[in-house]
This record gives sequence, C-alpha cells and structure tokens, in this order.
Amino acid sequence: ERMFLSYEKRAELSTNAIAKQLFNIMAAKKTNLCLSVDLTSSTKILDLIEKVGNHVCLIKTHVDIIEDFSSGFVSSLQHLAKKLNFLILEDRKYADIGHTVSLQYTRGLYNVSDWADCVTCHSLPGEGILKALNGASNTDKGVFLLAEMSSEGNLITQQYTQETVKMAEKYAELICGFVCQNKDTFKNPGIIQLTPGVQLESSKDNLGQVYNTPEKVVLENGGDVMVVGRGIVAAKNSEIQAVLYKDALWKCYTKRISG
Ligand code: S5P
Repeated sequence: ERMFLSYEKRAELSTNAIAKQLFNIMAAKKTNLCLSVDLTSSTKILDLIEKVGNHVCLIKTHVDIIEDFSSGFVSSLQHLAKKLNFLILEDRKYADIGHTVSLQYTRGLYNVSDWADCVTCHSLPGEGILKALNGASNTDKGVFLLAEMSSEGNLITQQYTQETVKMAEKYAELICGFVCQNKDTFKNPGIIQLTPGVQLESSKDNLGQVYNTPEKVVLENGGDVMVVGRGIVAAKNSEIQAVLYKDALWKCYTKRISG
C-alpha cells in the first residue's frame, strides 16, 4: 500500500518528472508541507516565502488574486524556488474545454506554463482538458487532478471520483497527483495525494471550508503533501507557525511509514 512506502521509494516509482522531484525534495528537506500563499500583494507573498520557504516542499499560488502581478514577481518567485528548493503549484483549477484551457495555460497576463512546475485541473469537462495541458509545454510539467474537494456540500460523487482516477491512467507522464481527501481514492504509489483543508486551530470557516488535523489527514486519510493556507498565512508569526505545521506533519509521516 502506498501509505506505508517512503517518499524516496515512491520517487523511484513516479512516471511524472515533477512528482519524482517533489518526492525527492520532501525526503531531502524532511517536509511534506505545502504553503498556500493566498495573499493579494506580491511583496507580501515574497516576504512570506522568504521566511518560510525553507520549511516547505511546495508553494501553491492563486496568481489571479494578486493586485500587482508582474513578470518581476514571477522571476523573484522562481529565484526563491531555486534558492530554497521548493516547487511551484499554480492552483488555477482549469475547468473548460481543451482549446480554451490551452489558451488559459499558455497565454494571457499570467503565462502560467512559463513558470509553474504544476497546476491543478478539474476532470469535469472530460479528457480534452488533459490533452490540452499535455501538449502545451516542452519542459517538465505536472498536473494535480481534482478527484475530491474539502468544502462541504460539494457536488463530487464517488462515481465522479473513480472516473477521474480512471481518466488519469492514460496520462501517466502528465499526472503528478490527485487533489483528494481519502487514502482509498487511488492506489498508484508513484502519484501524490495533495490534501487541503488542514488546520490546527479551527474545524471550518464560514464559507464551507472543512479542516482536519495533521494526524487525521496523514495517518487516517493518506495525505502525502498537505496544503495549509490561513493556518500559517493568518498567524501572528508565520515562521513559527510554519515550523509547527512542518514538524507535526512530518512526525505523522514517519509514524505512518514505520507501520
Ligand atoms: O478541495 C480543495 C482544493 C483546494 S486546491 N480545497 C481547498 O481548500 N483548496 C485550496 O487550498 C483553496 O483554494 C485554498 O487556496 C487552500 C486552502 O486554504 P486554507 O486557508 O483554507 O487552508
């Protein structure tokens, strides 16, 4: 079972280059924490990453919420990614027909395919969306496909989840993981379970987000990379809080692989 294999071992089993890199970064830095930098000012984002980048394996962005987005922001982000050894995930959640998604991915203000190591994407429109993302870049890229969501009342059914996992099978070189909540959602140990909805303080927000603890997410639900946003971003001292999450999540992982 993938739950009990080390990240090093799983890197060897990955068919996607970004999944392989991410597993190796986690093993090297001893962190399975992904920080979701949901802030609207590019300087604030870069300042935060400067402080916590050492403690994370992945930085997740929503670039369309940044009020002063520029190509300078992208270069600074890439510079920090190299310096502090993390990958970049643009959480765009593409959800349109293939042709539109290929334009959204490669063109416009954000030029996501130029700088993001990986992106998120819905399976809702069908396979064309994966074909579009697959053909769009010459460099190593990964896609996290949404198989489940953390928010209450979401319309994803078990059948939708299963068919999403099936859709991904044909795209072994493109898919780096699933955004999902359960250990039984998929079996392939070369693929990453990215699980959002993690917080120590609260169990939900007032817009439908549902939170679980590190123990629940890693030990019971099979999360490999855990996404924390407000738990760190809204804290008084983000650096202290990031270390707290990193240590708690890593402890759960080492406990998990030791049986
Ligand atoms: O099911 C999901 C999928 C995602 S990618 N639920 C989520 O919350 N997310 C994202 O994770 C969401 O867009 C946000 O950026 C982050 C969670 O942030 P937090 O502040 O609630 O920890």
